[in-house]
Amino acid sequence: KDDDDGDVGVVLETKPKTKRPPMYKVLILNDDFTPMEFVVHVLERFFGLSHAQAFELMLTVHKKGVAVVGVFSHEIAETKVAQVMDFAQRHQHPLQCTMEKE
Ligand code: NFA
Repeated sequence: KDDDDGDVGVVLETKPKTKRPPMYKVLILNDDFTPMEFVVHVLERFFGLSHAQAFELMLTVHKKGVAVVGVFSHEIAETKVAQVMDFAQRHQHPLQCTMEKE
């Protein structure tokens, strides 16, 4: 009785596949010309950091060349990059902000 039907008995588990959207890192790059205070202001204004957090992150970029300043959905990351690039250009600073898939 019971298991005489000739099947192999492999249970195919179905993972509950709730897939989250891909996230994107927003990066700030160091350069030799953008004033430190300008970068601190950018981090406060567009990334909601406190002055102390912004200063610390600016120094990380200054010393290491690049740092992740936040992780966002594709749309939000694109907006942040555009806002920073526009703000830097309007102030004639060469500051670079980019995004990459996490
Ligand atoms: N390296 C810049 C300077 O010494 C400061 C800076 C920090 C620029 C972080 C860009 C990003 N004035």
